[in-house]
Amino acid sequence: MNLTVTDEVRDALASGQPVVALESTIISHGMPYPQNVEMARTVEGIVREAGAVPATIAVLRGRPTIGLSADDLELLASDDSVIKVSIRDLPYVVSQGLHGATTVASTMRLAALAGIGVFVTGGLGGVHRGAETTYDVSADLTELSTTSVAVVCAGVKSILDIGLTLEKLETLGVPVVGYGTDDFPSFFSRWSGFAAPMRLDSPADVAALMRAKWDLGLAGGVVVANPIPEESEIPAEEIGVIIDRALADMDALGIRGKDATPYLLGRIVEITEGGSLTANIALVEHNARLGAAIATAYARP
Ligand code: PSU
Ligand code: MN
Repeated sequence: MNLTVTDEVRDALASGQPVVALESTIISHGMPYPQNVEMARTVEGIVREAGAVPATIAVLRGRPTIGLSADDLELLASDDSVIKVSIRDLPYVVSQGLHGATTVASTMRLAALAGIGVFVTGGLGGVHRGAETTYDVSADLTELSTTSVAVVCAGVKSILDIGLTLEKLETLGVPVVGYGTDDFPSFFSRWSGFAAPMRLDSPADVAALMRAKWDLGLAGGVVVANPIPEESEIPAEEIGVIIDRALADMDALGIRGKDATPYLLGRIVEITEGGSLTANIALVEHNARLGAAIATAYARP
């Protein structure tokens, strides 16, 4: 595989320093400009301050790229030609020499190819509401079943069917850890109505679980669900009504498939007049701090 890896990331990996992978769909298709590029820069800064090396991942001119420049981040944040790239889209953008923003699934795959074990994002994809008729289940879940990377997130948004998403993760053999909580968080809210299948309370314990899983020969990911900080939380009742409205608007417009998640994220920002964006940025920054700590514990047992 022809990966472009920056010298900084390559040196860090070679010398056993902690590295944290970051995705790019959240930049190109998850937040509006210019808050998206500001978020991307801030998150890289947080990872650095915590003593780890950030590796934001994307496909640039057909090249899977691990570690991005300021200009790359700006392009991903502002260029309309950037395609949302999940696993099935990777061969297309690579062979056609296009720009692609990688989802959780494709970022995991490229991180694993580069030798990175910890990845920070906002929210995972999962089983969409109504999947019993649409079959819309994110490739993030199947990727988690095969690719050995820990994914730090704030749970999943209730644009998805959270119960079915947790069932599917169980079937796929993916440990879902509530970090410092017994409740599985739902992105904007610290609670979802579902219990976290297991709970851990320190970065060292998460690193130990990762090692235990992979030492057992169990390939595949680990989900670390880190609840949004209390002061940034949007109560589940409040955001629930807004999500229902966004879902109804999506159905009325006939939007489906890979456009569903970006549409819903954008519509929620519109309806909340930016309030959801503030919460989204806060939880990603919070996840970056935890991810850097886990990467540090994983790099130095
Ligand atoms: N959920 C969010 N924010 C996001 C995404 C999901 O709260 O930015 C993005 C991630 O990149 C995730 C992708 O991997 O959407 C899932 O898209 P799909 O449902 O099409 O697989
Ligand atoms: Mn889908």
